[in-house]
Amino acid sequence: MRTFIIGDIQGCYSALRRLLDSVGFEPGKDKLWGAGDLIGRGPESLQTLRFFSSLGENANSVLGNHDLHFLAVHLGIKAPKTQDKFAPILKAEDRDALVHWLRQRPMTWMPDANTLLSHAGLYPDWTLAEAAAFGQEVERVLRSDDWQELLATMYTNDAKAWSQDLAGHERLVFIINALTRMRWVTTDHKLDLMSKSGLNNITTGLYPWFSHPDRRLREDQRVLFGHWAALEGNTGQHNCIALDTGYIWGGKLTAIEIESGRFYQTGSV
Ligand SMILES: [Mn+2]
Repeated sequence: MRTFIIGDIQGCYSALRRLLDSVGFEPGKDKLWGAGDLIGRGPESLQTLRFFSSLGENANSVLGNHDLHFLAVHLGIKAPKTQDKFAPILKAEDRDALVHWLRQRPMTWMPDANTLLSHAGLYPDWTLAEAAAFGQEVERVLRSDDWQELLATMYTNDAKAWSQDLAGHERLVFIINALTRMRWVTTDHKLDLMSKSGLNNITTGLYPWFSHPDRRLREDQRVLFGHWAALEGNTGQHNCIALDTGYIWGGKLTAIEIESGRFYQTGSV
């Protein structure tokens, strides 16, 4: 058995299948994980969701901001953006089953005790185990009857820092933002959700989460994440692995095989 984690697929199903073919992926034997944003701006979001859900226990994905945005569009809470290619899912006869599958996905995954997968990465104040435990607080709500209320009220760009005292809705929203939208973090640990630039454009007082001076990630641990295509796969940290290499923007789709640490990529044809 091999386990492949794939960076942001964003509905680029043909590229996903090309990448899986190139590594000799065997459904029913190998495991497939998405780094979040399974769906979004690519042309085949419906096929991507159907493929992942059809693999049963052999495929999974952590949730990304585009996945949550789709759930909000499904509920009529958010209007689709012009770049969103959700219409085929919204018209599909299996729409409800696909929505149900998507909202059962986890916020994080730990393939082993020293490795964390999440869509955006690891908030500097948190240990890997804390990130996973906080993610479970959100998972419980997304899988409950309260999921619609959470999606209706979760959108805020307020720059907040984590506090153990955060409670209720505010706490859930912080966890969602840290695990699905974070890129830059301020000196005093606030999430700056507005800046999307890469490392060649650094603002004073802002750090990428993976090089924040107060980070708790240990050298013998690693974080796998997607979301930040502008990094082009480079974090400058050996243990922070950026898997979103911007296929949807003309870049590559990247997979890492967990057992060997080997990388595989496909570009457009
Ligand atoms: Mn994203």
